[in-house]
Amino acid sequence: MSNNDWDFIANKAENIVREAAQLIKHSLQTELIVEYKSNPNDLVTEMDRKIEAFFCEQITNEFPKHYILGEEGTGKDLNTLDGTVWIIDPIDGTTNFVHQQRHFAISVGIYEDGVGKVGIIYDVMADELYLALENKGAYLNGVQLPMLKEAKVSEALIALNSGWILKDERLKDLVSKCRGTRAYGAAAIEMASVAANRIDGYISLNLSPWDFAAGAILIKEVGAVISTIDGKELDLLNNSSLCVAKNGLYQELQNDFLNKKG
Ligand code: 2AM
Ligand code: CA
Ligand code: CA
Ligand code: CA
Repeated sequence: MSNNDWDFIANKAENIVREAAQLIKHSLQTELIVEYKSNPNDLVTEMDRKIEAFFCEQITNEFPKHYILGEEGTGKDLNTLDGTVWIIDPIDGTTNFVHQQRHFAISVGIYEDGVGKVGIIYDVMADELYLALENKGAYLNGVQLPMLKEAKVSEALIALNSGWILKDERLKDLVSKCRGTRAYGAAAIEMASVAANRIDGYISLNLSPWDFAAGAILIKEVGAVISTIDGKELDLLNNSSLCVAKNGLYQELQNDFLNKKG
């Protein structure tokens, strides 16, 4: 596919995201049906499912040959990234959506044969749309985000969910040595916040492809580093841990905290 095609696809994707955001905003005026999935803290609402269905309908109409992988069940049997694949989280931060009515995002990563081409993260209530295009940079509401400078642990703000800190000694050590921690409760917003230079890194012990598919493209375009916490390349078809950080900070996290030798 040529560059023009990707501009066309990115434009369509952005339009679908903005339409989906309007549907989510309207839903906040009515009472939502909330259920839970794997446990009572793993929430899902009718809107998570409706928005994923809306994406499927729009994508299938416009691009019938594209594949879709989504959190709420679309493409659950997909076992290859061959072709063009849209990896979608209709609402990232459902707990925030239910409890706070803000701090949630729509996340869309579009991949071709496993290579990230277009990443969109839209923080709906903040009206902040992050767009990344492979080798063409990352943008926040149309303004290009600068390449990130190096950082170090002693001066870093790191996004970390407190539940993970309780579970992992390596994170306790990190918490005691970094400048501060933050927890936004939406992986896509946490990754976008690294890209926008609002925080310096983000670590999670378990996420799914739709949580990081768009963010991974954004992070590469601003010159930061992304991998599993063991330093391995991310797998877009399976769950994994995540370590995102500015240069320098990333190497320090890997060598002195997450994979310390001896
Ligand atoms: P979600 O809101 O789309 O489910 C919360 O810290 C972050 O982790 C959110 O981005 C959330 O995405 C994600 N997450 C992944 N698996 C989760 C789970 N089993 N329960 C709650 N949040 C989960
Ligand atoms: Ca979920
Ligand atoms: Ca998610
Ligand atoms: Ca979700």
